[in-house]
Amino acid sequence: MGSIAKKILQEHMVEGVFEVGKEIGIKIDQTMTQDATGTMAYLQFEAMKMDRVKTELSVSIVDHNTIQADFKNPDDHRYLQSVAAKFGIKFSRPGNGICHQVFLERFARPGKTLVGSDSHTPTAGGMGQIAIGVGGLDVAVAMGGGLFYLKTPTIVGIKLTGQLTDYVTAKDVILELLRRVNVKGGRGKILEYFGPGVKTLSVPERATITNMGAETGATTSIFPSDEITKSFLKLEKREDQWVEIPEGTEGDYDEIIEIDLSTVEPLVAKPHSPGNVVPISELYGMKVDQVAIGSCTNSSLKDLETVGALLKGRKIAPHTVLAIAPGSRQVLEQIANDGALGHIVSAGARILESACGPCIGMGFAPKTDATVVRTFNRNFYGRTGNKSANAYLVSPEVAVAAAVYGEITDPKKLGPYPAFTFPEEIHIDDSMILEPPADGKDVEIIRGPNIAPLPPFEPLPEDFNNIEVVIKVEDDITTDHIMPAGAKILPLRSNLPEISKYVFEQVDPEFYNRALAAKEQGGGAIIAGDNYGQGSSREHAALAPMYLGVKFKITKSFARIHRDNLINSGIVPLTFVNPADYDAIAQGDKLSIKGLASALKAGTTPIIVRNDTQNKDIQVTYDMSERDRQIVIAGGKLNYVSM
Ligand code: MIC
Ligand code: SF4
Repeated sequence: MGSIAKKILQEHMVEGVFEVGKEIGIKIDQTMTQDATGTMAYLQFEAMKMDRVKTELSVSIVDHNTIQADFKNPDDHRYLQSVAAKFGIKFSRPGNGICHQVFLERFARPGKTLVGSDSHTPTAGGMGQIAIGVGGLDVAVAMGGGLFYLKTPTIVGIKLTGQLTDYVTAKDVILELLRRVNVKGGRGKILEYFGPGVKTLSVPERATITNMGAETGATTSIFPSDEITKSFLKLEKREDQWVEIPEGTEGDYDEIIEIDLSTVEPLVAKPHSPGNVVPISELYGMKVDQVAIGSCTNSSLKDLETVGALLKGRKIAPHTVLAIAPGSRQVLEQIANDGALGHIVSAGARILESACGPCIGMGFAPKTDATVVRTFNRNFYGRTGNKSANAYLVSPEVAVAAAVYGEITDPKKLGPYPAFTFPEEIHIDDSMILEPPADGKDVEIIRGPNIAPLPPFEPLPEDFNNIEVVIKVEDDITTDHIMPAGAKILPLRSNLPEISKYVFEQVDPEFYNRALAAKEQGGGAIIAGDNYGQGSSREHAALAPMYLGVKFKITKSFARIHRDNLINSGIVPLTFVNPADYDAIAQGDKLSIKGLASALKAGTTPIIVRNDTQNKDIQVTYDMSERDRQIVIAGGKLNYVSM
């Protein structure tokens, strides 16, 4: 017995002390990248001059950039495919599915550790593994055999009792948790599920919950590995990879949150935050223009079989459009073979590729002022590809009801709930996952014009002078605000000079020019409120500002992955000693810091930031381990690991 998370972490711990808040270094068994963060991760891995990855398993999956409006996406794909072959990485080809769904089906293993360059990597926690979303550089280091460092998290036991009722789903369970803890409540924590309700949930349902656990800010989420896990692995013809990891008991946790599954009701996250959760009944009658079903949260076989059964013999409302993106080729093939896809097509749904698609603004953008209902995990401002749209996050069942009736309504209107049972057997075909050759020596890396080399990283100077506050923003700024995605910008992920032009574009289109001008004069600083950099793991939200001359950021607090990405990029993450000092700095102010490098080297705090414009001193501090500080002083992790 004991907490599962603690057990797996301790088994993999190579450095540190397992005490909440203290840093530990863990060995990583598996890595995963997707294409939008992967190109940068592999450019960084190349810079580390290794011949081969040192992990048990490394997988590169292409799922974000699949529109191929011009040469950029396919150039990235070619680059990724050649890098995978060279360094011994499996390569899941475009069209094979969304990284987390493919990973869950084909690679996730109970008891293993995984880092992935995507914030929803905890999806694999549904299989009983420690799966953590990180920046690309941390994946590169793990591929090279380096440890992953994190602060020992608090382990929260989420006790599930009872059983879900008809039309209430795993999505509603995680929305219920978000309703209670919101988008900051999980920070510094691992959410570990236990209790009698666990055995009522299949692996894909567990994965829906651990996937969207990322929205609480948690380090990861995890379920035990039991007979249900075994049966899922058996279906995937990987039964030999099953190990039992029994659930913990109440005494094993630092904190307990109880959810009685039988009392959960269908919920919805309203614009523009996954934490803005209310019962769907509050929105009954709200007209819906567009419905999208898919994403790494809700596109499993169970989800799409249910959608197929509910759409059977029905048509979508004339004023509502519906699109469906199956999570993987495996799911698509299965629903094609057993008829569910036919019902979906007959109902009038548009079938999208097995990829992220509309979840990341890659196509299927809604019309002006649209009300959009999605089964996804994020509804941040502008993420649909249309800033005037309002996006609501729901379960597939509620989404089907919205598509059929053209409004948010009680899904029970669709009739008796179609019970889902897994088929005896499914067709397993890994031909879209390319195995690397035994020796990659002769493989040539193919670089199209979209693959720009990494810029130089500069060591931290002792003093900063004449640093202009290039932007001041409020609480809960997401990495989508800092570095937007979507069909126009996402193809530039391999090209820092180009993508940098879009930093903060949706918040302040003048940011780029202002930052460039400040760079000429000494550099820029960013001032922000609480939970700065929540959401996506994209390290471009750190690398692009670095490229634009941003030297430090002062906030009330940072979200974990973004803070790590800043350190890895050589930008100093500072926090106000007195949060009220947020008001003592305005955009355009000039700041200076004396002796910063020495203070960081010695670990002294507070540090004085002089606001030269307002003639005022402000105390700031930092939350960085000794190694973090050394990385920042070196000018980022690449400089640090090559020292
Ligand atoms: C997302 O859901 O925001 C993404 C796109 O998958 C990101 C990664 C990225 O920006 O490439 C994430 O969740 O980390
Ligand atoms: Fe892809 Fe959306 Fe999942 Fe991110 S959240 S990995 S964009 S499906």
